[in-house]
Amino acid sequence: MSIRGGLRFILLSEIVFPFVLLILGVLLGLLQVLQRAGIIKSTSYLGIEYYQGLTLHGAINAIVFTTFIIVAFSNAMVMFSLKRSLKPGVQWVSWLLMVGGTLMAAYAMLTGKANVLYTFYPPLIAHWTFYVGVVLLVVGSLVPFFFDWIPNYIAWRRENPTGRFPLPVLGVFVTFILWFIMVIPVAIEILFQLLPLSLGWVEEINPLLARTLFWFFGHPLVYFWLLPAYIMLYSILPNLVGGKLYSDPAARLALLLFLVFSVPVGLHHQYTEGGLSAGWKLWHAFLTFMVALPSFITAFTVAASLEHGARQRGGKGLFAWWAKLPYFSREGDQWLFSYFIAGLLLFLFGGITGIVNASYNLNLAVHNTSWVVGHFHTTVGGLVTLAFLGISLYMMAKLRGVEVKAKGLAVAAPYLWLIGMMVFEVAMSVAAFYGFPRRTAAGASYIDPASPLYHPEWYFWAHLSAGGGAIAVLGFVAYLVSFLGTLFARPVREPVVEFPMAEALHDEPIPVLSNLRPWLTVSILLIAFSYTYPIYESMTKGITAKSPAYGDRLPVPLKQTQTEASAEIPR
Ligand code: HAS
Repeated sequence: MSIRGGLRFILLSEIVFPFVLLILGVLLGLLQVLQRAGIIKSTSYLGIEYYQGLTLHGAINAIVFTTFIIVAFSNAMVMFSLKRSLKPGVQWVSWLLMVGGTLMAAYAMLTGKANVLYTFYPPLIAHWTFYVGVVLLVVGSLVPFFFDWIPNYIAWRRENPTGRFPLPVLGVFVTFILWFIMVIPVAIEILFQLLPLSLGWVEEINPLLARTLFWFFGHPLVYFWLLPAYIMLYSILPNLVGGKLYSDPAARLALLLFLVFSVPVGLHHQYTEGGLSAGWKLWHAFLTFMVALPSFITAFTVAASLEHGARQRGGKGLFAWWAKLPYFSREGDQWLFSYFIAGLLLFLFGGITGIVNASYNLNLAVHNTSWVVGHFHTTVGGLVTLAFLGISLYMMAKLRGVEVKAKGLAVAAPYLWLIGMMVFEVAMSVAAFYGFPRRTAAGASYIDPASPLYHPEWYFWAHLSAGGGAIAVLGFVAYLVSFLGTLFARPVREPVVEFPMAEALHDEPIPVLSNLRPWLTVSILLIAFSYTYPIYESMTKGITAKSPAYGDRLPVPLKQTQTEASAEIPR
């Protein structure tokens, strides 16, 4: 489908704008591993304080980059699948809100007024621009769904009364319905707790309630990131290997199961939290195992699709067909395969470590250790990042009407990322067995042989993780060369919105798998059941029912007390 003018600008800038921020986000990741390993001993480097850098790293990479790419990809995919143009007015509103919100939050983080990490747990408190910025970014990302894609789908349905819900559009709708549901609790947290505290309208808030509301949002958030990658695996990947999607119904079932199970699992981030009863934590643990199910279905469907494709290319035997996959191909669009396969291999580890996290008793051993860091660098930092980098480069080339430049580097990039992140993951996981904590500038203390806090058993693993991080950054540099070459290349074709779509091998229409209503109903009932009592408990039984802000916005008497207390600490 050809695309021109403002719409083309919006789609392109939804890729380029977050990418510019991502460069900073990735460099701050490198700073993190160097500070944690003690290669940089200071907790402040180039004017960036450790927790300021960590906040920027998490917020840019996991919130800003992902949200923009998900909106850009969904815009393009819905437009391409329904063969209907988008509405420029709606897209401009969304773009302005998202870019404006990001700039507001970036101001707060860059000026050191929001060193609250991407989880913004109270009593840490940020400047109000941080919270308002986050809200605008989120609202802006929802605008196209309600005012563009849904109306387009309704119009398409009128013209195609017997047509089946296109699989990628079903995936996009599941993703954004979930997004809408999950932002309600975090919006309540921000608007009724954090923002009033930040503005000084209230003196205290309930931190347990804030954390429960945050994880009500925080876990489904990971599926907001993951589902677009799954849509790519189902609808694009099989085509790249010359095959077909093994089963369309299995893919739909997986997507719809996410709608049911993604949300009511947040307490698995709060197993160690007092004030919430064990029975409800266990209930959320059961549901967490349920939400792993659609990923197991995906593992099977994707592996079967890869096998089907490899056999079309002459692959034989039980395992020998693996050799026929286009790992290093630069032909046509096949370079994109490297991003998906490298991401999938990382996600195998992300999945296994996730299951360990979910297990109530095992979690107690790994919670708040570097294990969790390893887990999310093979999930959101693995499959999700690689799929998003690959599809960004692909869409940018099509939107600019150019060939992807420096394809060799573009293909090398995900494998370097894979090697780097694998080394990082192993190092972080093993270090966790010895209790290596997350979110700590360990290089200035625990990893420093001169420090009384020195932990020799963490030294090697922290350094190995820095090596892994450096290799991953090398992969990012390779990608950067290809990305910039493609961005500034001379156009040779009409700009288009286009994807290499795969057909399905098994494609039996099953009506319930194309109807969102029953799944959404079950989802809402399950959420209501799973969260009513934990929210009630959070409001009534928190160990610390109320907590004042920590940081600039302190009630005056308390600020004095803190200053007096810190003056008494022997130095
Ligand atoms: Fe998680 C913490 C449990 C998935 C992200 N998770 C986090 C945090 C992040 C995160 C960012 O239960 C840290 C939050 C913080 O700051 O505190 N997670 C799970 C479980 C899953 C899971 C059970 N997580 C994800 C995904 C993420 C993500 C996806 C991002 C996108 N996670 C937890 C828990 C915690 C947690 C606890 C709290 C820990 C704590 O104590 O703080 C599951 O959804 C995972 C299911 C996945 C699978 C893998 C399927 C494999 C596939 C690949 C197949 C490969 C093929 C290739 C086909 C079962 C699909 C074959 C190759 C050939 C050559 C043929």
